[in-house]
Amino acid sequence: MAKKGSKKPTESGEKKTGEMPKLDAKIGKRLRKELGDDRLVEMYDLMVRMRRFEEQAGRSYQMGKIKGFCHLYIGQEAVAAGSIGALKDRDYVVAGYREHAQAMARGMEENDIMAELYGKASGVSKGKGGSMHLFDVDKKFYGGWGIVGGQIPTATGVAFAAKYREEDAVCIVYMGDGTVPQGAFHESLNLASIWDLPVVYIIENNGYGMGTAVNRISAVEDMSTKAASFNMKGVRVEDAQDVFKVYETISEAVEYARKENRPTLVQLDTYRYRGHSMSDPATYRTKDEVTREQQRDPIQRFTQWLVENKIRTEDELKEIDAQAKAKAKAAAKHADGEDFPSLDALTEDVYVEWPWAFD
Ligand SMILES: Cc1ncc(C[n+]2csc(CCOP(=O)(O)OP(=O)(O)O)c2C)c(N)n1
Repeated sequence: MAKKGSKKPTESGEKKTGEMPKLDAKIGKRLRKELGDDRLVEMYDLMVRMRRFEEQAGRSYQMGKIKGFCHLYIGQEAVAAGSIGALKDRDYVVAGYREHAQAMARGMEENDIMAELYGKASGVSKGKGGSMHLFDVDKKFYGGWGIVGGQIPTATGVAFAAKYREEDAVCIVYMGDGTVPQGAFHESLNLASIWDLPVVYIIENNGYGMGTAVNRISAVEDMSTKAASFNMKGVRVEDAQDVFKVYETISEAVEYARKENRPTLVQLDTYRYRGHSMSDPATYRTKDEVTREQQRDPIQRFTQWLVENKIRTEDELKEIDAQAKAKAKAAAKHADGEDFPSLDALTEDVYVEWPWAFD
């Protein structure tokens, strides 16, 4: 039975109503001044490319070009673009298995990601990781983790190493709402607090852990309140379909981590339009619910803001969209033409050649 006071994403049967909510005007004005118009348009371009890339990945999967698991991010674009946009190049990102868009936000190229999804040798993980294991050490993108919760202690360790080496770098880590009840979450946050680590733990609350509604597995709707038990800051953004709110909240948490070496737990309330993975028809929720959530679509709201503020015309934004579609299609064509790894590659990269001696 749904808990009293539980929030909308888990309730069904409601029709789409009213106007599309606007992005936060005050924050938008501030960010326009701080970042400049071109940077905001770049952020928009990124979100559109994420959406089109994912749609293409979905089609490629249905054609049998992508095998295994494939979790699409469609609907959650404001989270990846707003949070990674708040980082410096020297900062670290650790992600779960729904990470194509986060990899793109970190600067990984569509061609290289798609080649990985197709299992090709030129993919970001040499075709041996696939959709859930995108990795790029140079871009400080440390996964892509298929094990639910595996990314949380990893990020805690990355933040520890950054502090130990005095890198002035922060680590952000993404996890789903279904990850939070795990022991690894509690152990990691406790250590991050007592060791004063520069890490931002981001819960992407998209309403469901696979097909289980969040209020069936969590005693509290706002999981950022759990921060109190680790003596750290906790913040919730109820409308994380607003890229400005995400950017501002994560910027503050990142700066706090950088200056004070203190962790923050952030809950971003978002929504995924597709099922948990490509094999999930998502029958546990109604079409009306999805339609209602699409009413606060992060890209449409950004489009409206850019046009209303006369930063770009509708036609110019349509052109960005057309280029994003072409880029996604070209990535699929590229991946198709690449080679699979050779059999010998199976035994490569199993052990690390340490660049230093232990003594
Ligand atoms: C340790 C472990 N247990 C179980 C699974 C199977 N599993 C994959 S996703 C998932 C639910 C994760 O919840 P959440 O991240 O909130 O879900 P999403 O929005 O991605 O569906 C589970 C139980 C797994 N991958 N790893």
